[in-house]
Amino acid sequence: MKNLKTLLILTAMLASASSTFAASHAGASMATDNAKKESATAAAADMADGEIRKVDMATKKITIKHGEIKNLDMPGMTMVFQVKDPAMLDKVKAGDKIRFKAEKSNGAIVVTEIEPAK
Ligand SMILES: [Cu+2]
Repeated sequence: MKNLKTLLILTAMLASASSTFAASHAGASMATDNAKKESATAAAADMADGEIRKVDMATKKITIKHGEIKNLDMPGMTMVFQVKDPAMLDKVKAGDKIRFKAEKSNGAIVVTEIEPAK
């Protein structure tokens, strides 16, 4: 039991150490971009994982089952997003696995970038 407790503590320490590293690393690479984004945070560089559930061309909305979105402080869920550019919808279809960026804009959450998951 003592070993298990030690393992848990070590795991927690490693996890916080690596997320600190990720945040500072992202902050460095985003430095030039941040200047022009009003709600910019260091975590904005992070892309979230997702799977397309539905693409609605009529309303220009997309339903994504997504993992954690760190810059929005959002846990994984399935939800509907607006898209920044309707042309993004032409490139995806239900069932696609993607990586994407989402941002808050005028009270709505907008997908600003989508790329196929590798
Ligand atoms: Cu969500």
